[in-house]
Amino acid sequence: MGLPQLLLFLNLNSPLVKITHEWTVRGSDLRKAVNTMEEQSDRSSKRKVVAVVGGGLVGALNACFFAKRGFDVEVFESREDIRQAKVVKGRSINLALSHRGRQALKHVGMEEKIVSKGIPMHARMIHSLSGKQSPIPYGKKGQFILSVDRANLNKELLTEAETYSNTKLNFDHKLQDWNAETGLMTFVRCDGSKQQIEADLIVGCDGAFSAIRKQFLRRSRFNYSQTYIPHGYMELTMPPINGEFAMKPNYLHIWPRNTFMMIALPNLDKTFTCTLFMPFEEFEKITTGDEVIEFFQKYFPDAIPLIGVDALKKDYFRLPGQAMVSVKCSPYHIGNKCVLMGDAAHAVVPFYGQGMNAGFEDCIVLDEIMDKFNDDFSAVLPEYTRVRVPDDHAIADLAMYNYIEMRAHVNSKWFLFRKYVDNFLHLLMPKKIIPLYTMVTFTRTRYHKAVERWHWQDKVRLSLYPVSVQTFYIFRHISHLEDFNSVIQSLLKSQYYHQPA
Ligand code: FAD
Ligand code: EGU
Repeated sequence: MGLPQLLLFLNLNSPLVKITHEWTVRGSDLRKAVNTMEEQSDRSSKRKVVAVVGGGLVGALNACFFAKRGFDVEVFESREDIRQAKVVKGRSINLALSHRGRQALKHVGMEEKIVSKGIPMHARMIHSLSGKQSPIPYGKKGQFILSVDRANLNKELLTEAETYSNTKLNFDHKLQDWNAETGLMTFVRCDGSKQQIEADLIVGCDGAFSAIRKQFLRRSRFNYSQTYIPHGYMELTMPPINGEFAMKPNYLHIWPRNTFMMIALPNLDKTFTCTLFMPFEEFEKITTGDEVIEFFQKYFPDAIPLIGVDALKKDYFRLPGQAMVSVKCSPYHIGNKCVLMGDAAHAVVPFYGQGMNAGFEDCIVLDEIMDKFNDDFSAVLPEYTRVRVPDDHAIADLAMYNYIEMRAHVNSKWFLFRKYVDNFLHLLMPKKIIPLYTMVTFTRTRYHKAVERWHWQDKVRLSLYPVSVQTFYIFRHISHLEDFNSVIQSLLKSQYYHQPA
């Protein structure tokens, strides 16, 4: 009879435990025997306890990574178990999953499961003010991103973490405070009770407003910056029409209108989640249902019948505009005790679709360093900070840069034009010039290397300046630019997209 079975018997807590048909033993005697065995095995191979604070996307995935390495993992999540909850509160309904995120899921054997419930988006669909839709492929055939449901992804990751016998999920555990000297954490529960818990390693995956990070802020030589952008976002649902998607499903729909922007990602239930981005003061200017319609009439007229006048009037006032924050900090660790990952370390604005992807990639990077340094936290954590900070800062900067650029002068024509120039140069020099979004979205090129390369490519572009300027003026003086684009596009398609891999 193995140890687990013995323990099972003892859990029955009966004074007499029947073990076999031949003999019976008093429970207390048995318990003593088992305790000694446990103590011995404890001493010889005491498993290290890793506390993952935050059971969101990055925390739940990270729990799988640590469990796979054989640590005893305890996840502490402030909310109730979302798998039991009726309504899941939280940010954005769906997310764009790309290569970096998929690679991380693959490491824990979850890629297929998630991808099968995602909706491929092979191209963006640019909506002009006149209602014309123009697709721009993300890349070659087979290069696509996926629209995934946040709540479902989180649930699947929690369920996966739970399949490891060395993992325990603790819901309704909100980290209140922790001590950076002793590593002692204090949790509060809904009923007001408090618990103090110790762990060998604390992994802060508690999001953009991280409670773990508060102790970092009190320390010397910790760098920190946070920036709220002037824009807020609001999610609106576009229902199916006659049981079918209201727009083409396999696209990321974009309505670029400089200061105002809307994007829409498809869901499995044939709805689209539209995300409207605009300055807070503009959100506040709109106070009545009629004003909402008036606003949409001016900037997104084609979306009105698709969302529906009545739904739009109601949906808009359901929640106020939500804030977006960018957070950068360093270092990511304290000694051999604690490390920040995901949004807790680097909240980025959503204008590259990389927040979750970067957080998932964090998990791979830490895992690789754990391999290299044999799980020795005192060597792993400084190395993780050294390697990861430049990349996370690079994606935070890129996302902010794209926000500023789009806000300043990206209307539908400009968006189409820029993407065509990028793709065209790539077509001319496929090895030399790779669009930035391609490196970011479809490769695991380190973010800071992608930025370096982008600056370098700019110089190459500059050497082609006469050509670019000519092209630009030709484009500018064609009044029906989008028709011209479709010509270029079929050219690109025939030469590039069917080119052998
Ligand atoms: P969170 O998802 O915030 O999880 C943190 C968890 O910690 C939560 O479960 C929370 O309840 C828990 N917690 C918080 N405080 C405590 C505490 N004190 N004690 C215990 N638990 C605690 N990323 C993409 O890759 N692609 C996209 O398309 C994309 N779109 C986005 C669109 C919008 C509008 C926004 C706002 C973000 C978008 N992102 C996208 C970014 C993405 O949402 C985040 O990067 C991602 O959710 C980060 O995961 P996380 O686990 O680090 O943090
Ligand atoms: C914003 C909110 C198009 C989901 C950046 C592209 C985003 C997403 C783009 C949100 C844009 C912007 C890229 C992807 C993606 C584009 C990208 C933005 C998903 C440069 C749920 N962005 N997003 N860039 O290229 O690389 O299509 O909320 F409008 S996916 Cl802002 Cl690839």
